[in-house]
Amino acid sequence: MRFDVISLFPEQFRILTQEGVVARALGRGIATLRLWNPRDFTHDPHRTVDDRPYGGGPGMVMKAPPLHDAIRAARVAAEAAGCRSRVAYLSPQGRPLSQADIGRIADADGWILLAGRYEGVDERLLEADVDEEWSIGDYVLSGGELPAMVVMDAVIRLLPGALGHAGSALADSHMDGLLDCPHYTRPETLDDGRRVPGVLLSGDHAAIARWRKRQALERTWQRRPDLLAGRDLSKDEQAVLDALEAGAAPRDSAETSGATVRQLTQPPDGVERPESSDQHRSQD
Ligand code: 4HQ
Repeated sequence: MRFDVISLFPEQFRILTQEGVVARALGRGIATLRLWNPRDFTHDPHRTVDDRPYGGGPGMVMKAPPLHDAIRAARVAAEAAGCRSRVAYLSPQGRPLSQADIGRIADADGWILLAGRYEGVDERLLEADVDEEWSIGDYVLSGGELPAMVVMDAVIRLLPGALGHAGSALADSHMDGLLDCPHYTRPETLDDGRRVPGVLLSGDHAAIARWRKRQALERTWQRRPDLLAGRDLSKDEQAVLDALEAGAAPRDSAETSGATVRQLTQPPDGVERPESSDQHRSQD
């Protein structure tokens, strides 16, 4: 997987290259990262990359020509390396990314990521050169660099060989559309007396798998009921949810005692998280 990133602050991406899963994947060539500074594609003495917005108002807007030339240079370099990259812009106006989207992004052979600053980018550049517009969440950051790094981290850890333990990406929260189950490690009893759920010490792998699945379902129902709304439920899953809706105590509550922090009988009011609408720039 190849990433070409267009950014006025390329030094910020050093953090990705220094330590951790992503740094190791880059070091081993599982993914490559090349940075392109739009300032290097200006032609005036001041190397101007921004200008005042037409129509007035506060802040500055990134000029189209340096971005267009930077994207073209990135595309040429990617193609020379046999990579037909698509172009994505990070912004709060974009499609909110889910783990399913990250999986689709990881299937491409390359992406050119445009990390904007100021109030954003001249809209005509987005129309002409950008294939997809992505948001990492409904809040406003001071630049697209962190969102680009967020996406790269989420994608690169999925690439074959990036994680030490091959199963861990599959076992992740959200990989099957549910929140993760709780995790525990030694010691078996903390100083405050909190114990590890007994089933996890039983050695009964089938029972452990059932408990984890049930915990994942229950936590999703409690915390993110919106994730269950659009989901095809198996018979077993539906039975667990029916019991929760009926206010039943978890069948294995004894196994959970000592570890359970909260036992809601009603899911909290779910935040509406609509699927992407036509307003989000996306081809697929
Ligand atoms: N920004 N998800 C404004 C974001 C953002 C987000 C990036 C700030 C683009 C111009 N990007 N710049 N949220 O807040 O992706």
